Amino acid sequence: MTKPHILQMGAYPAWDVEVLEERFVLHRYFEAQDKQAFVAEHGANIRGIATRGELGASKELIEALPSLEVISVYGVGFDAVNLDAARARGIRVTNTPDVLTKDVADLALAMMLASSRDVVGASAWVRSGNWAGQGNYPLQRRAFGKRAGVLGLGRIGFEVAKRLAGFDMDIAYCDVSAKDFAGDWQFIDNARGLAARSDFLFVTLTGGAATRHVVNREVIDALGPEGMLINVSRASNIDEDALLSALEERRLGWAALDVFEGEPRINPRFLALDNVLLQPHQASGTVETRKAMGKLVHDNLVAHFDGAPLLTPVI
Ligand code: 8YV
Repeated sequence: MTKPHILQMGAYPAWDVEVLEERFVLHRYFEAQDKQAFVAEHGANIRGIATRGELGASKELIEALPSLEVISVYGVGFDAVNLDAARARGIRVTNTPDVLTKDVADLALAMMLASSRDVVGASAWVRSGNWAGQGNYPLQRRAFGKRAGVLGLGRIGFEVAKRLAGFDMDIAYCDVSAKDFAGDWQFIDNARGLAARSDFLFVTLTGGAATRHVVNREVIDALGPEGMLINVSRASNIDEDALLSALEERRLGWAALDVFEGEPRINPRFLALDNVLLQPHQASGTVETRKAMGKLVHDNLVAHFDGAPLLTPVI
């Protein structure tokens, strides 16, 4: 049987590559110096794209691949895939929901705790000898029992809120409508209102045009100088310029961020700040979850080429 040709948009762990190569011919787009020449050379044969959440597949790329049938995303977010271009050609798109939900929620909580207790700064205090030389580390802020806001009560937002309940937090959320499963968590129908009553605001929205810059200057100012913003979703959900100015001017207390505009080359203004925790887009980055994500990417591609139902279709 001839192996279908797949365009691989970014690196995967070796265990995924090994299994993918048993069924497919992989073309490593991310390693090509001259992307245009690479597509011109291999484009006509490409029947599938294997991509990652943050890399997606652009309209231009989709249009340059005349034999394309399926795009398999290693990630729950498919906002970087041009769905209109895919739909126009009947190209199927799959993602990796559910398997990463709890790890993403865990990192959101880790970021809240690490930031409120300044775990990173305190560790540096010990390593530098300051503890012995200068004494105890400055006192930090409590997390348990505070007011938490969850912006976007989808699968990940729900797991974040569940965990926050374990910290006896007073929980509210904002979404397009109130959710039956939210129990006694308070529903607030706008992001500004949610921020105004929150000490910690978690952004767990899907990415895309509809949610772009939902967290704007107004929302950030409502969270205020004592507030903390935690983002494990997409950078585009926050107006990054407004966020940077608020952090620089101390109109916002702290931000803990796993996602950035233009990542991995982030705005250098972040590096000059002492009121941020910066993470390298690693919320789903555990061995267990990444293995499950890689398996879904593979299994969706195999299902497509075997003519079987897709496991986790987007379109
Ligand atoms: C990435 C993500 O796909 O699930 C998503 O939408 O952004 C992540 O899980 C991950 O960074 C792998 O590239």
